[in-house]
Amino acid sequence: MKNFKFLIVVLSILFFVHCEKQIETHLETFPLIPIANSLKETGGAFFIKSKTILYFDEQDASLKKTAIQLKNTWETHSLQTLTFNEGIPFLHSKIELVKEEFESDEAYEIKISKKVIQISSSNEAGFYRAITTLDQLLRFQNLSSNHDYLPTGVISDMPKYGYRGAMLDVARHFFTLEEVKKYIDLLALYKINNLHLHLSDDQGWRIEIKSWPKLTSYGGSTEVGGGPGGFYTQEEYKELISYAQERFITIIPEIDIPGHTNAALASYPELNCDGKSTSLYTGTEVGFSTLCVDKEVTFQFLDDVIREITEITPGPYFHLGGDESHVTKEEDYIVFINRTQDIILKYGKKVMGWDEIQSSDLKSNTVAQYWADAKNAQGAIKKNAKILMSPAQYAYLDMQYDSLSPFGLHWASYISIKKAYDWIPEKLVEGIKEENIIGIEAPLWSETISNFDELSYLAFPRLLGYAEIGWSQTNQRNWEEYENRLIEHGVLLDSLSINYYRSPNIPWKE
Ligand code: TNX
Repeated sequence: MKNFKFLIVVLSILFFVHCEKQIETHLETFPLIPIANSLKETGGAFFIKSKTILYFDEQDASLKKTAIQLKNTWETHSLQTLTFNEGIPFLHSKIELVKEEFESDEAYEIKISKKVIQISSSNEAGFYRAITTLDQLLRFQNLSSNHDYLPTGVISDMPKYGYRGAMLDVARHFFTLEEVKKYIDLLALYKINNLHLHLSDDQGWRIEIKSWPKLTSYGGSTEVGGGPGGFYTQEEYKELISYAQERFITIIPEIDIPGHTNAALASYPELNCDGKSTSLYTGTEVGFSTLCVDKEVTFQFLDDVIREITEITPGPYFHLGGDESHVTKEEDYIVFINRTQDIILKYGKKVMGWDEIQSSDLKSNTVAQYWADAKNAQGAIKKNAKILMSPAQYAYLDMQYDSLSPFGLHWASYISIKKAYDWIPEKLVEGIKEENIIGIEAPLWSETISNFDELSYLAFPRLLGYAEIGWSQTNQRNWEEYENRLIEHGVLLDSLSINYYRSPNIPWKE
């Protein structure tokens, strides 16, 4: 009798394990954005059983961190628990984390067979990118009501460019910590790994500087249109940095000098050549303000600001702005950029600046951000700088989609969703070649937007295109095929209640 019962139990387990439906799947047509370097389908299904066991070496701290992130993603989307290294192997689904050498830092591989999912990478960042791929797979399976399985096959992936960025102007209009975090979540889902924060401009100073408190108490008190403005305390900025770090996104702080400095000039009379404060400014003109080159206090001010910000910024870059300094004399501008580069280097960071900085003596490792003037970018390359590609005509998220767009500007171009996607960074400008480019960044200037729905309307869905331009190989990109994937991401963005631009030229799903 006992033996009989035992037999029944064994048979039912065997039945349970083998009775899974046969399902035909197509991993190769899965709507991943950015598209992976290689997607090979094997046509079967990995069934997600109640409970999944994750196998990994718990002695390895970086794998432990990955395991926790994976648990979070897996449990959120599969609604099944994930346990670490324990459970009954054949009753539960199995995932393994394997450390393996790959060509690039963020490279990874996901092998999904009917029995096990194996995820490999050489480091945490690579594992994190793999998790975001799995995240998209699980979300799309859920959206198409295929909750209980994943398609089998092999995904091998690595980025084309190491730097894939977004820039947010929190100076023209202030965005709260919660709004920036929400943006970071979306950047992470699309494998963007840098967020450049434009923290000061004529209309507002947005980061606490303890040695110059009026920058925020007064200089941060308004914004375009005269709203209340706002700023981040250093504690809040640190919180943002850790939030981004958990998603393998580096924060790059920008303090824009010597122009775009009215908020500072209004806060401290001594920064002005005539010793008198300017008024706060809530309009949208550019190029009317400048720091005063003849005063040593200007450079003491810059030293304090850069010291305080770099002390709480773990990332490698500090961005000094340098754009549109129309009222700074050329010889003074050069002094500003040269001296400020020295301060940044003294505090252990690399320099980034808008393409105009090429007129000064660029230090080794300085990055020039190409936005408007190709000659500037070519000049920067001659001075051994690397280029970050943000051509306004293609990559500016604040450009209107077309003349009917309720938000945005159009001084550079109207940028349709197709135009935003359909360009190749290394083919755009004579003399800017792939080896000169560190990557691409999509700036979102905020003169015309003041809340998250307006922000997301301009950013989405164009940002997905920039994410793919930065990550995927050029020969894998093609608008017609991308458009099909984008339509699916419209459904995903809907599921997240993100307000995005549903261009009438694209057949979105309801
Ligand atoms: C140019 S791009 C600027 C910004 C404006 C933007 C509006 C750049 C380096 N400077 O000050 O906000 O145009 O599109």
